[in-house]
Amino acid sequence: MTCTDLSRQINTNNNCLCIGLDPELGKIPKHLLGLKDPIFEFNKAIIEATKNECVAYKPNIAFYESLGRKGWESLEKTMEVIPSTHFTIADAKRGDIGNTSKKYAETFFETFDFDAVTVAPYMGEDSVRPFLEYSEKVTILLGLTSNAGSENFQKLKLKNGSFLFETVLKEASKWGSPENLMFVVGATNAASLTQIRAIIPDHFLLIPGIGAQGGDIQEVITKGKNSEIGLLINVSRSIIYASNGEDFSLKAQEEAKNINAQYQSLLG
Ligand code: OMP
Repeated sequence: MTCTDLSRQINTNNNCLCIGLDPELGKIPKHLLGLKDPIFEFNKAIIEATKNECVAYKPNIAFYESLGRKGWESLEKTMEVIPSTHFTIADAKRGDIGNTSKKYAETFFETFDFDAVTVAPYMGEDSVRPFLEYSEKVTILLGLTSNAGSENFQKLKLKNGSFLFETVLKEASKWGSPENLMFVVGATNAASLTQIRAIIPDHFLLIPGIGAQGGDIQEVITKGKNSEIGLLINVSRSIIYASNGEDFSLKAQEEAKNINAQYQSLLG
């Protein structure tokens, strides 16, 4: 699935929600823990309950690889139950010298067949190129992240007067096209979305940071949307852990509906 397909799904369903599948054994409902693969069972129930409320799922790879072989198996099985209508993102934040990036790209685009993968831009173009070589897949570069540490380097002022992240967006946007390259902008940095849209008006933005991190959905939509919408809003914890009781999937569905209602009312 490319960005054009994703855009069609967003506009047809009037919904730009991506649900982050970041499961932790210590946080999922206790009644699942006796099952053979609790992480998979948790994800499966969340996906069944929320698939009509979102257009994408984003498993963060840390939550799987931390469990070793079992975690990779849970991820593989999770990919099998995500409907083909939904855009899938491996949140892996990879990027390395060329031949290593090639292996990361193979891992997520071929072995796991994700539609997209998150990549760190700081090793430069040759570290990102192997991901972009997959013309039917999407590379999502970190632009301006949601964490407090985004101040450390991303907001360093350069001699030309711009922030480092602005130069990253400007230069990196030339490496691919709005069809195969997206950027991450954290919702907690939504105040910068107007200046970001001035640099990359046409690229899709993946926006994490709504919910548990406190980002403002109204500011994200008003400052971040373009003529095609061009936004994929990710929410993980505040949806998947809306309840840790037997009703967890129903509560996750309610929380997703609530975010969609806000999105739809903001778009008018
Ligand atoms: P919640 O805060 O639980 O909604 O989760 C946010 C998800 O988005 C996590 O999987 C983060 O790793 C991811 N994320 C950020 O929170 N901030 C960023 O700047 C970038 C990402 C990301 O690339 O998705």
